[in-house]
Amino acid sequence: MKITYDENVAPGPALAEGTVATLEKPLPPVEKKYLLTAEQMAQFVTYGFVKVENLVPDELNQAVLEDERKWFQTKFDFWFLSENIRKVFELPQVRGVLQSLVGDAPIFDHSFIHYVRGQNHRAQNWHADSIIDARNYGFDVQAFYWSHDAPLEMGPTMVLPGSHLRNVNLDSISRYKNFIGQLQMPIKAGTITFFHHGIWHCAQPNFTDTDRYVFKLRLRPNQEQVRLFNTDGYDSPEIMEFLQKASIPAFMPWQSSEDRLDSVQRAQLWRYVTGDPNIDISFETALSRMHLEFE
Ligand SMILES: O=C(O)CCC(=O)C(=O)O
Ligand SMILES: [Fe+2]
Repeated sequence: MKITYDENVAPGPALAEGTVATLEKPLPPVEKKYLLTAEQMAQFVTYGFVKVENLVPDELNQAVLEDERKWFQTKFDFWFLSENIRKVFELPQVRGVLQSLVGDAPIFDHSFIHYVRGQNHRAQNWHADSIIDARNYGFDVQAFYWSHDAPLEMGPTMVLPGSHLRNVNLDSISRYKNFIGQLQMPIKAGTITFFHHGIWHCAQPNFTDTDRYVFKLRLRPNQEQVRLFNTDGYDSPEIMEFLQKASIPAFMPWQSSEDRLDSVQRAQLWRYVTGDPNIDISFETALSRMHLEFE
């Protein structure tokens, strides 16, 4: 994998002020065992994220946490300053997930340390990170890496599962307070949650005395995102059953009358990532009935 830098979007390591980064070394594609399984990819397509625990060893978590405490105010520059954070994303098990989602030549979009001070009782507004996007099915991935445990009282990120294909931009949903079906996941150190860029989310209050950090890296694919994961069994009865159940109206309680449209969109995304133009997981096989061409 080699992350490239588009100077029009974000400065490369050589231009970042005070940088100690050496990010130019390409790493070989990972072995198949590190790729997302078809089941994990089905979860990503359905919910808009996949949470992978135990990706990063304790020693490295600890080293990153120390850097985060020291450098949290560097925000966009942390990636360039902390060698330890880059080591996290060089681990084969981490590259494997990224490669499954965006391929092995992604483009850096941005990164940031998100910080919630101990006893900060304010939640962030609901939002989706910037979606300036004319792609039909392509998506960026946002990796949220946790160097420390974050139990619910510490304010790990809240998400709305399944919202990733309802395109909203930035704060256009900030007037909402709560959604039926919103999900806040307790986090163990060494976990990365990989988000589809469209997912609705917000940081939560921290009721502990300990500051909370999460590091986010956003990558854009540099290729079609077709059959990048371990596709073994992608059309097996078990996976089809999981995907089809998720397409039954009101599967996600916040969806309302658009649930059928969501199911068609997810079905299109499943066709895209599997590269199978005929597979149909939409409600009542709407895609096939409409003879929709897959482009
Ligand atoms: O800190 C978090 O949990 C999420 C922060 C976030 O999504 C943002 O500021 O864009
Ligand atoms: Fe965000």
